[in-house]
Amino acid sequence: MGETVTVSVDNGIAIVTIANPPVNALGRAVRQDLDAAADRIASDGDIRAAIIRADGGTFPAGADIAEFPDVPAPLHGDVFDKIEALHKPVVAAIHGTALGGGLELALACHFRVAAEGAKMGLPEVQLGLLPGARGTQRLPRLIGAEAALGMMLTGKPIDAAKALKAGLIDELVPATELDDKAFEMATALMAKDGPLPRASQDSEWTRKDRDDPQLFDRVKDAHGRLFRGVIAPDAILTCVKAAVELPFDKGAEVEASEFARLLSSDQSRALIHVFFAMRETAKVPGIGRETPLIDIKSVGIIGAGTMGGGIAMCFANAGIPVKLVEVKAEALERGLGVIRKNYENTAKKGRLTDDQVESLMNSIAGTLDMEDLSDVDLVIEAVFESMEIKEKVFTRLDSIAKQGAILASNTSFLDINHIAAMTSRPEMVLGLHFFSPANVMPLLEVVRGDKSSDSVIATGMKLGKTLRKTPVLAGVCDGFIANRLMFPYMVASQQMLLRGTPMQDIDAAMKQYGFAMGPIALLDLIGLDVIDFPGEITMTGELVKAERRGQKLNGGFYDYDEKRRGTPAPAALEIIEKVRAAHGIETAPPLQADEILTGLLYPVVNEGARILEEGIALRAGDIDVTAILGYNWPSYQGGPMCWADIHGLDRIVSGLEKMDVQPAPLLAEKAASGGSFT
Ligand code: 3H9
Repeated sequence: MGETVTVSVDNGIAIVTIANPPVNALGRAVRQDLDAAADRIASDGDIRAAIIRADGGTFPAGADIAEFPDVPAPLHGDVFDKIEALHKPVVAAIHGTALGGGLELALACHFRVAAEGAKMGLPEVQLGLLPGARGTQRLPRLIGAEAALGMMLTGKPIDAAKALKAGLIDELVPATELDDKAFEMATALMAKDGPLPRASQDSEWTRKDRDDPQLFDRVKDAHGRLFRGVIAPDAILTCVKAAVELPFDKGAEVEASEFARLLSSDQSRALIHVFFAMRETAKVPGIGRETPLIDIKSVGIIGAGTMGGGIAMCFANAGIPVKLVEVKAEALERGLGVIRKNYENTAKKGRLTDDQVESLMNSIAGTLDMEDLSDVDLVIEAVFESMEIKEKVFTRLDSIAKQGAILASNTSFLDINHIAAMTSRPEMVLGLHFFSPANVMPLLEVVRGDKSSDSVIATGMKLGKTLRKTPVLAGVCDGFIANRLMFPYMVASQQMLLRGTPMQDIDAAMKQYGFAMGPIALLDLIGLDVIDFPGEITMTGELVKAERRGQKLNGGFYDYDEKRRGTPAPAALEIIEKVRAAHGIETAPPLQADEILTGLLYPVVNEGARILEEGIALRAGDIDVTAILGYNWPSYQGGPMCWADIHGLDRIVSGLEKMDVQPAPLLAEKAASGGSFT
């Protein structure tokens, strides 16, 4: 066979092994080889049954996403149909994660045996796609349309035990017995006469589903949230309806045309970009396996406020003991109390036992003495955002921390180089910027100071993974990547307010784009007292002066009812009027949704271009990941830089010019040369 698939024959059984590391993706070479293997199984008289298995950690985890949007022949579905049509029994031996096209391959086999711990799923929806290799046709016939839709719409894999119960697999065995069991099954099957079970044939399920006219409405009700803003779920419903109502071949045609439509859509382009961008952030040029890592076995955190407490939980959750330092006993007690309450709430939801809560609490030791940090491997400062205070903390820390310990600041915008200069070991200093709530938010900005050593940066990036977060490397500047990127968004939204566009229109336009909330509501949620817009005409300062701090205190731009529903606050409207008058700002007719969108997003793209050209972010994809994970930018829009590429860079440049904003040189250059960011 070819390079990616081998076939050996043992006692009449062809053992077809896929070997295409790292995840045995079904790229063109694998499809060609599988196609040839199917031909050989059909024509070789010595072969009476076959097993399809994979080397390495997993059965194929899907189509090769890097090939998309092209899918060169042979097509996955055609190869799988050929395998199913064989008149000799074919057994799939599944381990690891049989996902997407991998599961569709298994569905085309006549029997399926899986190793305990294996997972099976159809995650295509997360790429803006649908299972396009007959998965939408075979799975409903095998396990029923409702269960199949559950897997396809959520994209979440199920474990092998659940798959056995659902009828998705025929046997479940310990991992060490997988190959022997597959061989035993193939041997028994080749001795049997009679038709082979094929998941393309109508089944008891097809008949039941045809008699259930409420089925699709019920599914849409149950999964309504998943349909918001995205096009793939409706396409999945269309295909599964076809599976229930039409013969297999006709349903396969519907699937092929829906798959092609999705594959050429902006949403799948955006989501595929995000898939690779999420994995790329961890790659830092010049830092690799050879870069020595610093072992982090214990951590000190200075400050037991919201951020410090959340960060302490991250480490406790990862099994790394924490010393939590505060200046005053009451503050420490309050901080530890909040952490305990968080864990107890999780326990109430059944996700932790009481013993686990105690053991997590035992791994966080409170102290009032910074000297106690003399033996930890990493210290993270999470005190008030004042350079004066941070200077003092780092000067003191430098005299306490052991040699070789990493000293980090959780600042969200202050100068890491200045902080590092307070110590005698700037090479050991970096920024570790967590997002609030730190125990929940999946982003970690790792900020590299001018003197941070490679080891320190490599350890910071690795730490992101240890804490189950996505680490993104950022350079030093005000606000690093995430906050700097979104600063113009917050400012522009307030300027729109001043020029007379209602706040609910601004928020509605951005919700329509896919954000969970618009920028004005977001300001209220973050807290108007924690954001500052120096040099800009905004209302947040005035609102704070009026004791309106946002959702947490007295409302902000909006007043909130007990269900946290906001209505524009008369007090805020007065303040807007006052600021408008003070600066002589003239109002204009309210902006339409598309004008709001471009008015808010073009400045973000422009800032992203500057962040990139200054080397603050390594790649445009890193900026997109930061916006998605740090600010809930809708992933199906791809993040600001991917969105810009899709939207058109020349449109953005001329839009900025009309707004009297100077386009960043990199943006102008790319627009002029027909280039792109992603
Ligand atoms: C599909 O199947 C469509 C079909 O219906 C039919 C079409 C007609 N392709 O995540 P990791 C790379 S759509 C190409 O870090 P883990 C990944 O980029 C597909 N590359 O490892 C990374 O590369 P690098 C449906 C892939 O252990 C490396 O493998 N399937 C693919 O944390 C390791 O990945 C999916 O959506 C791929 N399919 O997690 C499954 N998958 O080292 C997508 C991975 O250069 N994959 N790579 O950065 C996953 O969910 C996870 O990768 C998996 C392993 C759980 C498998």
